[in-house]
Amino acid sequence: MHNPIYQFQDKYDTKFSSDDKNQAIHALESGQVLLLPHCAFSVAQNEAFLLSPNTLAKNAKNVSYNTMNQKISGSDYQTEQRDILTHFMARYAKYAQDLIGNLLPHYKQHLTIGRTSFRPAEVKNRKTSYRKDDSRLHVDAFVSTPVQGLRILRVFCNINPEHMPRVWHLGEPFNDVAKRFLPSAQSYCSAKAKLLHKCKLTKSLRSAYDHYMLQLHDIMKKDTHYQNTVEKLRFEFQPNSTWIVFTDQASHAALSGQYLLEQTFYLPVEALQMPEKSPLRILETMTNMCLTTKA
Ligand SMILES: O=C(O)CCC(=O)C(=O)O
Ligand SMILES: [Fe+2]
Repeated sequence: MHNPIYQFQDKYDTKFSSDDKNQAIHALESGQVLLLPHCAFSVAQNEAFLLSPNTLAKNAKNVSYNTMNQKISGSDYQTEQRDILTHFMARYAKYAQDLIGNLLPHYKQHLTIGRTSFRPAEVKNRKTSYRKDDSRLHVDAFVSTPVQGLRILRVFCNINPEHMPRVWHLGEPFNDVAKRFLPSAQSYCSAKAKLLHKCKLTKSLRSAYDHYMLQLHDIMKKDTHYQNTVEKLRFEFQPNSTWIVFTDQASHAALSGQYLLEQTFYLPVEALQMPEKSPLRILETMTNMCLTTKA
């Protein structure tokens, strides 16, 4: 099996050598999870009360923070508690930005920051449709937020205070996922994409790339035989560790764990060192089509 994890030496975020930086880029762009076992976001004493399922609003899956307008969603906390939650999320966004700036300086000027997410619910007990079931192996693709070919780079940190790991499955390389499932994908229909946008079901026009990524996401999650039989690694991400991964490329699933922070970034394929390994270029080669309107 390919090794889905690249574990970094015991280091803190500011002292990365140029060798470290090259290895980090190579691992990430090859679809590996980059694990920093001793790099952690620290929860301040006055923030400790946030590590409770009560932080989450009734039907919300995550607490979400938008760095653009400093707004929180997914929590009913008010006044001082809400201010502390907002500050906590903003601090994590800064932690993730600093880490990426130090470890992946090549990406820095090309990155767009996305949502910050805090996940205070135990993932094991979640009951959902297969599509929303992140305990099934998948590559990330968003239903209502098209990326138009941008990469999805995510920084995770397990902040569980009770020594509980975040347990993931990591599956086969993107190339194998695409070879296996692209032949059963429905073709892209631009009229349907326009309609979805017109009806405000997508925030912008769903590109052919977004369509095929969603198809892969859905078809692989739906295939129970595949889920049960494909070669995969079960991995425990310990509390106070950080991991970085292109989640549009690395096949992953979350099995259990509680209290996770996550920061999303978007990166154009042109900013990669090895664009040919990106899902966009792989799918374009396989379909022999240009899958975004820009390129
Ligand atoms: O919550 C997790 O551990 C990961 C869920 C997931 O699939 C993701 O964030 O892309
Ligand atoms: Fe995911």
